Amino acid sequence: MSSRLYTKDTQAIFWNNNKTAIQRMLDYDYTIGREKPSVAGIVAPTSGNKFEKFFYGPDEIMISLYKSTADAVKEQPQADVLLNFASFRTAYDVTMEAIEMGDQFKSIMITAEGIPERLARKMNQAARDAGIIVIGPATVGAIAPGAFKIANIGGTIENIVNSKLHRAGSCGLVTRSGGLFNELSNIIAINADGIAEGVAIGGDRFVGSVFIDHLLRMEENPDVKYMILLGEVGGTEEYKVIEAVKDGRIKKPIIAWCIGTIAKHFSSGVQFGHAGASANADAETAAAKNKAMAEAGIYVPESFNDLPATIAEVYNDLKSKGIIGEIEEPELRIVPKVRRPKQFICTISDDRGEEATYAGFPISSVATPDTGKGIGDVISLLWFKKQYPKWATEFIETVIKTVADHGPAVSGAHNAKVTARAGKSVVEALVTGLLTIGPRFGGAIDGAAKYFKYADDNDLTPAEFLNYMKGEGVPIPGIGHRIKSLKNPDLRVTGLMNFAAENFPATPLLDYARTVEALTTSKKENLILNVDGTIGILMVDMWRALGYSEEEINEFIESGTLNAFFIVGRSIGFIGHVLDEKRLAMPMYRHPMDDILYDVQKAEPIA
Ligand code: Q5B
Repeated sequence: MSSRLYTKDTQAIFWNNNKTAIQRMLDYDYTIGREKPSVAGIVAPTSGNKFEKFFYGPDEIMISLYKSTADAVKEQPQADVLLNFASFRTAYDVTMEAIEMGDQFKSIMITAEGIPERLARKMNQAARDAGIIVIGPATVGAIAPGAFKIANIGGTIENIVNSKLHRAGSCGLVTRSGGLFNELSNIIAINADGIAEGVAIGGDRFVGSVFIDHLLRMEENPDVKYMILLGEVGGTEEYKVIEAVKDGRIKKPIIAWCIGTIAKHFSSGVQFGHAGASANADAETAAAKNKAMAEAGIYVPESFNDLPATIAEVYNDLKSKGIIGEIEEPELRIVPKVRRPKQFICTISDDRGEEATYAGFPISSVATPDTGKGIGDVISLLWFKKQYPKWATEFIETVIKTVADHGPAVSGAHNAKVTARAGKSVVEALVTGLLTIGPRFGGAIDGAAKYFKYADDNDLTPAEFLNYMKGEGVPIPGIGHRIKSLKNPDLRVTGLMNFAAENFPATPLLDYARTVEALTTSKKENLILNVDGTIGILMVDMWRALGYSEEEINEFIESGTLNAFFIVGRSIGFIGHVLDEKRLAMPMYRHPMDDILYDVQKAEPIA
């Protein structure tokens, strides 16, 4: 464990989407010029969103939302701090889960107040056994000025700068109370050069890490030149510090004060604000602790009012001895007062530079012939934000070329032709064609991927799958064709299957689909695996081979990605049919009346 609690690279998982607290962290990050935001991810179990937008200076950034700590850690393994902002009902479980993750988290901060004491003790012991520093419960957290700040500690950005919490000073500060932490930071800024690291350990009777843990660490931290301990009435933690001073484990000067000396003026025991702030024995009174600390050689002022003078005295002494040097004040970035959230987000292309980019690649790097890139590469960049390998981009191109047209009789081409003959423009005629793409025609690709994947994932036999689909009340997407059959095979399907056999690492879903096809064609010979089905199923095989998770593949399917391949390809054919109509100067179309069965009854009046 490093003697420094946090560095400028520290990143946290923030448990609970507490927007104000997170924004404060990011404002701090921007002010001190951190390169990476200090919050790497947010756990928001009940949110349906994937990210939350925050300001980073004048700009906005997106921080991912995760359903669980485990999901967050999987995506953000570098984040070794957990900021547990769960309620007192949930905080224990969240902490225990994080502790059980082994060495993922070096420290866990718990903000909740009122965790049952039995659970708090169990949780604190588990963390101690695992070598994890728990800060809290019932705390505002900790700060390493100029590096990392937890949530609301230090208050507003103006207060932070006034209290010199934007850059490291030379004091190591440990308090119980968060409010007094801020107060003391300000006093230290006025009377000395600010703090190098500060922790508010929390006000509950049973907190994870205690004064001695932090002071021993600060003793080793070269940035800390002297320490201040602000204790309070109740508990015996200050005596552990006294022992460490006496036996020489702590050598750096310590200034200390226990608040609550007023308690002696009351006739009976007084419970102060914090759950732990009540003396159960004489030794736990503030006066007794202050006396014992002074006797051990700790700098203890006469009263709290004298604390600033003691700080100035110790600081000036260390400075005169050359232990503390001058601090060069850093340049600060100013967080704008007025910021406007952006309405739209774009993650695929950027037209702001000299040359627009597709997923970070200048257009010329994929468009000019010498790049060897094709439309498959463009799709892999703009639809999937990845550089697919050659076999995958070639498969995409094969699909697009394969579905570009299937003659004038299919519903979409027919519609486009009729619209063109009504005098409409290319785009209008194209759109009427595209609007016919759906579950029966060309748009069964997503459905095929979804249902075949479901059946295979659940180990359904072909017969069980057919039964399942019967229950769903829909024909199996990807099965059946109006004109193609076992006797009149669809050579497009054969072509796609041959491509996969030659280029795909494996085709497990296609292999399963072929067993289903064997059953359906045994019932009716046109119930073949059709072109839509073959594309949908092979795309799943392709994505699996490319390493996508099942969740990502399901998301592609749910968002209609697969039908989009047919839409792109068939647009080429529809436009061809529309231009064909225009070149031929075809007149307006009227359907022959003898091709319509008229069965019009005289409408009955309703009484
Ligand atoms: N039956 C495609 O039907 C079609 C069944 C089925 C179980 C099935 C039908 C269907 C699913 C949707 C699909 C994509 C409507 C097709 C394409 C692009 C294209 C087009 C082109 C191009 C054809 C007769 C009997 C009934 C039904 C049963 C039919 N399909 N059972 N699962 N999937 N498929 N669409 O021949 O007992 O007699 O009542 O909806 O994948 O669009 O070139 O034209 O490139 O442009 O009209 O290739 O299969 O048969 O609907 O009268 O049904 O078969 O239950 O049984 P048909 P129907 P029963 S590719």
